[in-house]
Amino acid sequence: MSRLDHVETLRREALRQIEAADSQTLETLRIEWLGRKSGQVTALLRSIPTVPAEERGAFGQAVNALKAEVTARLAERKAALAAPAQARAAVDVTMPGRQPALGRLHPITRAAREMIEIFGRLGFEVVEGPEVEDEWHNFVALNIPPEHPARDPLDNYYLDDRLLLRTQTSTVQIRVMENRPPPVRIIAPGRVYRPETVDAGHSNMFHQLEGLWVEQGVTFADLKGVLSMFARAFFGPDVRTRFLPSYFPFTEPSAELYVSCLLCAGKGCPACKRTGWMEIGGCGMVDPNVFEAVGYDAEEVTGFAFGFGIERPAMLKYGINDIRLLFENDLRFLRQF
Ligand code: 2NL
Repeated sequence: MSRLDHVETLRREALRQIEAADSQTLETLRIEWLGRKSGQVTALLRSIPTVPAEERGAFGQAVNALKAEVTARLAERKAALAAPAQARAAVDVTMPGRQPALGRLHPITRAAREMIEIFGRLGFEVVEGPEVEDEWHNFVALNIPPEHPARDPLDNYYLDDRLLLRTQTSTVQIRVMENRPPPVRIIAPGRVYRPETVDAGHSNMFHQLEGLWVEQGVTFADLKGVLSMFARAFFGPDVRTRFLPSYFPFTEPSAELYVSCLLCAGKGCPACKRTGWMEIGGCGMVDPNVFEAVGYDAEEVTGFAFGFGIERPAMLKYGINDIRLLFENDLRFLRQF
């Protein structure tokens, strides 16, 4: 072992012993290492003149540094042992507890969870998927042809020539059908994006809940039953529903779902434009082209699908008159729910 290695070995041993020492053994340690007669560091210091000239400089420096370090550590340890033990923090069990700040759910979350719960009772399973989508899942598989206005670059948030932010959560239902055989009974709640001029009634980011039931023998009567039941469960037992013919590329036949106006109970008011009815979503029987796109046999199964926004029903239910309030995260607003 070189002389310097030897110094290092002794150094480690000295520091280890000092750290482990209590107030009784500390003085013994001081004598053992720094004692004038037989201290180990003292012995090293005395040996410096006997070291060959070419090693003496480095050796001398190492030994003097060792003496300084051991002296300092002994003093530190002595001070640490002398400090009074920290008074144990006493717990006063008679003090009142700290009041935790209770959070609450965002009205969109509340509305979405309530919808999910209602469809859960009807046997629908919640599915989720990516918000960044390709044209296949957002358009092609949904029977929306290339020249359809819904694909206009100005009406979509394209990220590049292949990817865009999804404009509806049908994308998730397409993904489910691609990955498992029928039957499926699912709902897809989530965020969707469309370039819209933002005002009290419109946001370029909003939430949707789509649903899909595919199985042998599913009919339009099942669609009407499920959606009517949902409307009464969500808006109240007295709400009436009506289905008006409509058109979507992905369903045939298609319909728009109306509920009797929640503000005037159907009498006619500004909110329902004096019609007594409010449109809350679209629906229809899944187009055979959609089944073909996902590899389902349209001769074997039928299905219905529907989609509605979450914001508008939530606003009607909780009496919110401006959609922007839902996304500004002003606590003075959010604390009211
Ligand atoms: C609306 C209408 C709708 C669907 C969404 C759908 C999904 C699949 C297949 C067929 Cl995977 N259809 N979804 C059907 C009818 C209407 O939404 O007004 N959305 C805002």
